[in-house]
Amino acid sequence: MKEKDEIKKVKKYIKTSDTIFIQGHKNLDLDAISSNIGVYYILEKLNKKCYIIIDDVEHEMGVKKVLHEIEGCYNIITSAEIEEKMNKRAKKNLLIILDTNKKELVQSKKALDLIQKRIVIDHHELGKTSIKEGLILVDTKVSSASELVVRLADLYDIKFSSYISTLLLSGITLDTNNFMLNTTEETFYTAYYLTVYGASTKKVQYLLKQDLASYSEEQKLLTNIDILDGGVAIAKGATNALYRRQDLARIADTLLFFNDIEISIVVGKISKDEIGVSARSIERNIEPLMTKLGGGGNENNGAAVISNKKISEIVEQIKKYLKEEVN
Ligand SMILES: [Mn+2]
Repeated sequence: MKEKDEIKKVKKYIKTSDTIFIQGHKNLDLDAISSNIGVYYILEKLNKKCYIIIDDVEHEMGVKKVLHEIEGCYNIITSAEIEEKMNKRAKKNLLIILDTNKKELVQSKKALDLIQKRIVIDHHELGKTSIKEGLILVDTKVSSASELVVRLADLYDIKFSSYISTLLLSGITLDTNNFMLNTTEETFYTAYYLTVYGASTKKVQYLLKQDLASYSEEQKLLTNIDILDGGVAIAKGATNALYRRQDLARIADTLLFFNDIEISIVVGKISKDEIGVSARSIERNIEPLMTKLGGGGNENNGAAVISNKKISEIVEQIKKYLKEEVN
């Protein structure tokens, strides 16, 4: 958000709007929810009427804790309530999309249909299904949506409360896997500032804690691993077990903590006929592989969803692609 023109545009978009809807990606994580709340906090200071749209029915643990803590403090609505909350004058409504830029991944597609004036603030790679209409602020070099929100606050000289600082720090901690991935000097600088504003690292730890049941599911997956040349680890889910996409992602994260593992790929069933692939990499670019599988991502981080194939078939395919890449 350094470009002068972009800054001007963001300010203009916000200045000319008075009812602002905020949404993140489906299956909210701590980066999505924290960036949503961070933006809400900024806009409230600018005297805007704000709504966070959440259609998810189930939440992962950290998000559940946050939503419980903020209950009653923020206007949180579902898609069904958007129209009645909208300003009669279309131009006065603004939609801010955080932590995703893909149409199919947003909490509320209805919001996209209803509100044409939009700002997308995200750190994921653009793709075929990216939102094109509106002000698109996507920077894949930035660790997280939470980090981008800190920059937004900076434009208005707004200082976050210690609670919001803690949330944003938890978003950064999650997306960088404890400052191990996608971390630049700017990330540390942002973390430093959030700490100065009173962010509690102890509280971040509490928010990021997972429960024992999901931990033991992860352990099972971690015992079924193929190790390939070049430090590639492929973990395979049981054929009868269903996993959530974010859990596959977390297992891929965890694998990178082990010696000599440079790339981690986790393959597991996510629905009756869909297999999810989640990949992480320290050095080597993982994106080409994920694209070949029909997914996407960036250098360190990728995912794909494949229908009507067996886990074993997909693993073979991955091995073949990896071999081709090296040769
Ligand atoms: Mn994120």
